[in-house]
Amino acid sequence: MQEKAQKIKTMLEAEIKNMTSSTMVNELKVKYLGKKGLVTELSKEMGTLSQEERKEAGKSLNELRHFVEESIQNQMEEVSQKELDEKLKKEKIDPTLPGMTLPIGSVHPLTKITEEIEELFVSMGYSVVSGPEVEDDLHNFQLLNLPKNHPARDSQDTFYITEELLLRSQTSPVQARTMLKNKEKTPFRIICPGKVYRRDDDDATHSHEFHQIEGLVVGENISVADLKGTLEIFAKKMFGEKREVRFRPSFFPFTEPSYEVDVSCFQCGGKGCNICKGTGWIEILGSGMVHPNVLNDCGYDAKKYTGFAFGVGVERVAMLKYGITDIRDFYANDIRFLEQYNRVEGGREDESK
Ligand code: 2NM
Repeated sequence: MQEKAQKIKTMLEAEIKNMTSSTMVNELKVKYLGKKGLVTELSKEMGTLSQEERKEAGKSLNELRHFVEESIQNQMEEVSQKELDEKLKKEKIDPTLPGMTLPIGSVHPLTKITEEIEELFVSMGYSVVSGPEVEDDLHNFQLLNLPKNHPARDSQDTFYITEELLLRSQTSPVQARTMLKNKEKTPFRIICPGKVYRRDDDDATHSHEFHQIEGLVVGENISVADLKGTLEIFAKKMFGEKREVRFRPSFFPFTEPSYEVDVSCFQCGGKGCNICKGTGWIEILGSGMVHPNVLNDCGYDAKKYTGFAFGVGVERVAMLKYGITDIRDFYANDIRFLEQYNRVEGGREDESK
């Protein structure tokens, strides 16, 4: 037994130095200490020995086992350390390399303009209200002083879904709905931003789907002076404090009197150029005093209550402010186009102030 143990020990000593990877050391461990390993097989021979022989044999068997276990463990530690060193050398990280920049999105120019306008009106006490894009004839037309068969109601211009259902052609139905249900909240000031639809052929300045913000103030003693003061603040905020503002008589079925609002041209200052088409003025919105029929139909006593309303095209404002010449650029989702407008705070306004 002692002899055999010595032989195994010598064999291991000779073999172990060649085990240069952790896999090889593991295989060696199986060869010696596994279920059918050399040391295990040798201990099975104990059974064939006599009582006296066993004591000595057990001792050397134990010594052998300890020796084998320790040798393998040492070799494993040595080899693992080498493997780790090599791995670290190969997979060296360089903390001085620049980090990965993740692409971040930018605010869409239409969103930016919408938020700018919302912020201004909220600062003047307005609430932002939204409503359905699929509307009915009642809210989109009838309540806005456009009864059926009214000449100004051109069904060629409206997307009808059924005879009664349509895609709203302006956001004023939201205002009709607010008037109908918010009597106890009068006086009120609201703006209604949102998508609207018209049956236009798309070109550089027309889109069948665009964005509008309409405003409405209803109360007692609301006058044209309130309309003028409010829209003058709006015009100057959007296009520069140095702009002049002009109110031109106009016509809308839902307002009387009605005005279109112009600002003096921010490019040429009024001398006449390509932007103002030589007139020195740029039209930016439509407005007026809410027609008594609209107030009455929406449940207000038009003798007691008055109001003013206005409507702004978001695309139009963005095109003017940023010098965009094709409305379709807003919808093409070309990131190179979209991200430009986040860099210049206020767009052209800054240059012309
Ligand atoms: C405009 C121009 C003038 C308008 C009127 C109303 C309502 F609901 F009060 F009757 N909302 N919006 C209005 C008035 C809209 O857009 C160019």
